[in-house]
Amino acid sequence: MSRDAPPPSAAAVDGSTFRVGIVAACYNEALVNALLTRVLGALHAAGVLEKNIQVLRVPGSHEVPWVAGELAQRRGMSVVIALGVLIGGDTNHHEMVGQSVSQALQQVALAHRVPVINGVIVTDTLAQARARCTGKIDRGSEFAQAALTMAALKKTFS
Ligand code: DLZ
Repeated sequence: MSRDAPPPSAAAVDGSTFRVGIVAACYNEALVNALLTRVLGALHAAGVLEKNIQVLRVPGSHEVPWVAGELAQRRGMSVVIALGVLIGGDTNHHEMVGQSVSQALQQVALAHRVPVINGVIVTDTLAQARARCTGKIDRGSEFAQAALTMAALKKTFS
């Protein structure tokens, strides 16, 4: 049985030729900004050039997929990263929005053949969100590593 090569390790990825689109929600802004800072730090560390990173802001996570779709259509886009923080309240609104955003982001990726990283965090409490955005659970770096891996993988198909 033949096996395809494993995906490129993000640690070994040279990002200097990548074009990265980032869409980030403003809702829960401090937490999303913390995620964004960590994402940008990891992208820069991998050699992604500032001029090749475009960041757009939207009101809330619900608006993220539409802009992700616009970014995915830009010429030469390597990967799109979608960032948001959905925190539970008295209802399960956050779970419903989280599910629809997740599905819409997959549709964007498949329709435009550009990888889309789902960096929309869904938590029940503010403490859980803080741990993932500003604390020890470094989701921002994880999202960046996933983006670098997928951008490198996309390059192998072109
Ligand atoms: C309305 C709303 C609420 C209640 N909670 C959040 C949230 O936790 N995280 C988030 O990113 N956005 C939230 N929003 C805003 C919606 O995503 C959206 O911006 C509005 O419903 C307008 O379409």
